[in-house]
Amino acid sequence: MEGKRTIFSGIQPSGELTLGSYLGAIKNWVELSEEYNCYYCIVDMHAITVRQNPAELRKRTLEQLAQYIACGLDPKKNTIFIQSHVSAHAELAWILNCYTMYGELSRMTQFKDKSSRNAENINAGLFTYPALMAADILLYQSDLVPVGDDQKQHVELTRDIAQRFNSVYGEVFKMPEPFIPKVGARIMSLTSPENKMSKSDKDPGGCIYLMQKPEDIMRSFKRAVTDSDRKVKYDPVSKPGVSNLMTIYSVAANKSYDEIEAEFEGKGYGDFKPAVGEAVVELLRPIREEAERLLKDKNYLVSVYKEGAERASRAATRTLRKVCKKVGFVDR
Ligand code: ATP
Ligand code: LTN
Repeated sequence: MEGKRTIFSGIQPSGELTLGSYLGAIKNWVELSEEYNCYYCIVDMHAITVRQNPAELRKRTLEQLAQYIACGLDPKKNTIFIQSHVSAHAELAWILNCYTMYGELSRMTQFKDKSSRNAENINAGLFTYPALMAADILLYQSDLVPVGDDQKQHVELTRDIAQRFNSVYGEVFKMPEPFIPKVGARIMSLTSPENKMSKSDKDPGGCIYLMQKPEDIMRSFKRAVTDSDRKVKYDPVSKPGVSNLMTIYSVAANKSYDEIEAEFEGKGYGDFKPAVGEAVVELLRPIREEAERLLKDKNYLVSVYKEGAERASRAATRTLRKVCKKVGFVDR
């Protein structure tokens, strides 16, 4: 670990992981995991900003852990843990809440979006969500935060909070940078390509899930919304559906947009859509099979998250102690 730069990232266990979470975030986590000292978290405390069924939340948290490992994250080399197991996250979040402005939080796109979709439950946690996310990142003195495009604004706010704190107390926090993939930073819904593919989407046809069966994946791709001109061409403004499928195919089959346009020259969507589906089936097959295998070994999963929480706690406590001292709390 010595000398390596640090990564932190997390995903909420608020639904089944989607192809969007994989291409926007987890794929990069795996690619960066050899080079960096990595903390990959299941952010269950963030998930309860929207009402969750307790039994389902518990089940999904373990499933998500199995899926992280199945995607290629080795728990021996990466610290994989559950956010609520490391109490320093809640403690630093409270302190950072006092260094985060009402105006800043009101400008967050995710807050505006989620509060309009959950009008009956606009709770304080949903509003101050970014202060908890800043705590996640800053506790580990992270250099890099690999996320999809939608989280860029939160990482920028994290930097502003860190800057504000450091300007009062000296260099306490390292400045983190977002790391956003060039292709796949924003995968769109297959049924409404103007919206982001999202695990809490009510329309399951728009989403591809990591654990989905091949025949269901194929069905969703065959039904994906395209347009009426039958040409496989990358143009996100006038052809959002086709361009989204090209992005997915490009990452799943490792081909450039030019190569894809040439491959389907003179052919229609009837050839193109199943080809994308097949590439995704093959991409996800080993992940699903490995996750299913791991889920049968509950003792192993428990040992992974316990060891992860211990390692994470040691690193997080170092930063938290420093912060407590700086703000004037009496030593314990
Ligand atoms: P929710 O619907 O509960 O808000 P979500 O599906 O939007 O969840 P998150 O848990 O918010 O997913 O995101 C997990 C990670 O995956 C984040 O880094 C996020 O930026 C990335 N991500 C999520 N959806 C997509 C997408 N459609 N395209 C690219 N990246 C995505
Ligand atoms: N807000 C993120 C999840 C998240 C996260 C983090 C991502 C919580 N804490 C720290 C990166 C780093 C989301 O909604 N996807």
